[in-house]
Amino acid sequence: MFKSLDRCQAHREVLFTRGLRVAALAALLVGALAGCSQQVADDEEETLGVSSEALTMAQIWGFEDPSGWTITTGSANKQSSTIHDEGALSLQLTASSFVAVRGASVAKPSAISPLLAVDVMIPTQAGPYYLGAVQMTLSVPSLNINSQWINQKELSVPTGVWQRLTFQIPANIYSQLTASSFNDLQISLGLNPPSGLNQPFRFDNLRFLPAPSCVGQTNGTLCDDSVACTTGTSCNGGVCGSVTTVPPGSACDVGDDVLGFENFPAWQATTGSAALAPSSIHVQGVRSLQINTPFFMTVASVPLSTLHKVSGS
Ligand SMILES: [Ca+2]
Repeated sequence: MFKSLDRCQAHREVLFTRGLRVAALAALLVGALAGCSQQVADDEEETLGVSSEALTMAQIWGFEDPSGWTITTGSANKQSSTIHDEGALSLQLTASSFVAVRGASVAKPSAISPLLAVDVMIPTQAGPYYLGAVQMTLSVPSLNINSQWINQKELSVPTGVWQRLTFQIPANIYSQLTASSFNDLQISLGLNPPSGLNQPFRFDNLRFLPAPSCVGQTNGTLCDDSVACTTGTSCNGGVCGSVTTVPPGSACDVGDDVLGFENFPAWQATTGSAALAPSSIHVQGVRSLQINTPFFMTVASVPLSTLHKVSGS
């Protein structure tokens, strides 16, 4: 459930949460909400009459079709924008107060991760102090996960460019998602714009972010270890994909000297993310480990019980 809803908004969300999305109930629903604005009622009637069944996950999470996103709280001018950073279109919401949209149901992708990301563009008219906030909730009704609060991200400069917002799925919810199959995953986004701004915020490219490392990750988690020596994008036994066959002693030789940093795929980012690569600059052996990262991060090696050989000093 989104935070800081007014009474009218909360009433409306409860009704929707209970599944009152059948066209035959539109009159009853609108009647029950007689105190709310006509604009909201119009949005609901439009919503009730729209079927998003035919849209693909790529279209819904890529915001390629505005019918894939339903206004569930508040009111907004909702339309597509050709300003995008994925596919051909983005979703544009113009609102002067809190509004929430819910994406149509999607089936479980072949690989998921505990980190969701969505790109947002803040209107240049926002600011200079409060730029707005974006909230995320997640529902999988078949798993009895309903409007699970994920997080709120306060927006910050720059405006007028695409920014990536990331949302960490709670561990207990992620465990449920990895352990089960489902076809009714729904992501909801709440936009809290500066009061009265009424300028377009744009959203694009909702996706699971690949984990930068598989250390401590559940098997099957989507990953991208930035390691050229491995192929595949899902975790298995703490490794992202599988290591390609390489000549003994090469930079990708999993049997080479881990403690001497000769075997760079044996090291993975565990906190934060980083690009790991072999370097010919060294004081021992023939290689060192090169780490490029903008933030604090840690690396961990593969379990040392798997060491095949250790070189001399
Ligand atoms: Ca798009």
